[in-house]
Amino acid sequence: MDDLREKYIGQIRDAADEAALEAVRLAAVGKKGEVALKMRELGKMTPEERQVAGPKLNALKDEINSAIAARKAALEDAALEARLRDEWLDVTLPTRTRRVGSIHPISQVTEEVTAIFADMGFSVAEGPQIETDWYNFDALNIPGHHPARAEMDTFYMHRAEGDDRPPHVLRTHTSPVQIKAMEATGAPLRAICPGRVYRADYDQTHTPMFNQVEGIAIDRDISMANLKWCLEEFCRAFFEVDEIELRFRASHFPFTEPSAEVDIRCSWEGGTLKLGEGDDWLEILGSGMIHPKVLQAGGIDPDQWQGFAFGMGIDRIAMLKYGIPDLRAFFDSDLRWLRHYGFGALQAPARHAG
Ligand code: 2NM
Repeated sequence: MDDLREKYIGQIRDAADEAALEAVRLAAVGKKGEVALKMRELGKMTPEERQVAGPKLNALKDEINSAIAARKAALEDAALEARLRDEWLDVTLPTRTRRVGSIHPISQVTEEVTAIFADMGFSVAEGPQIETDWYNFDALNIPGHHPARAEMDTFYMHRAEGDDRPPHVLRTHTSPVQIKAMEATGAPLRAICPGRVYRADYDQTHTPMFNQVEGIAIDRDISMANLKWCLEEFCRAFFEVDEIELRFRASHFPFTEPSAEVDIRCSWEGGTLKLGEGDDWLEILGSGMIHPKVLQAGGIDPDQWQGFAFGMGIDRIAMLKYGIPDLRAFFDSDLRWLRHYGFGALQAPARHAG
């Protein structure tokens, strides 16, 4: 009995895996195992002998079974440890650096502008690129005879023969979206509208499609002072320059009164543009207080509410910020240009810490 114990406990201890352990189990305590054979021999014994050998055999069987169970648990633990070691993965490793395509500078700058104004409580509104002449012109205080309509170099859509309704237009600015935002939410309202706009103009500094972002803030007592602070804050964040200076020049737009064009202080020393210093001024946007007739067109009572509006070319401020020399290259889809001026998919838009 002691020999049996020693033999099987040794084999159990040495079993290298679960298959080997199962083989030991069958040989020891299986139906045809050695312990079972010994049990069968009990029948040939005298009752006295059986009373001694029976319990001993049962105890041996129990001992072998629990040794097998313990060894099995130890083997399972070891197998799990090995798997955890082999399949270990550092999920904090950096992502692959190989670029698959790139983010167009227009998209990147749109995201940057949006993030900065979102931080100042502006929501983002979008709308169709094909508009009625009412939303594109009339609602913005540009009536049919107004010279601004001709100046806008508008693209008109085709109407069927005999259809005398005024034609649809490709929007010449994103202001129609703001009229719709006024109609949808009423006052108070803070929103920016980025998007494509169209004007029939093509030369060194103009493309027939370009990108604009316009913004409005409407409340009981919004003023030009709020406008100036807001634009300064935007320029500081967007151009990542702490000391910037803006200059308002009186101007004229049909949809704002008073109106101002906004210049930013700069220098061109050594052929490179520096913002916030120097003796030059660079025009970056147009702005003003929303004309009462425009508020009215958007369903907002101009006796109760007032607001500022501004508009700028995304293409233009993208060129300034990233030193892109030629506007037309934006729309060439030249892969080498995109590789140079494009952005990685995970490059977060720049925004200021404050
Ligand atoms: C500009 C300049 C000045 C403008 C006006 C509006 C609206 F919809 F409220 F009337 N949105 N944007 C605006 C004002 C745009 O772009 C140079």
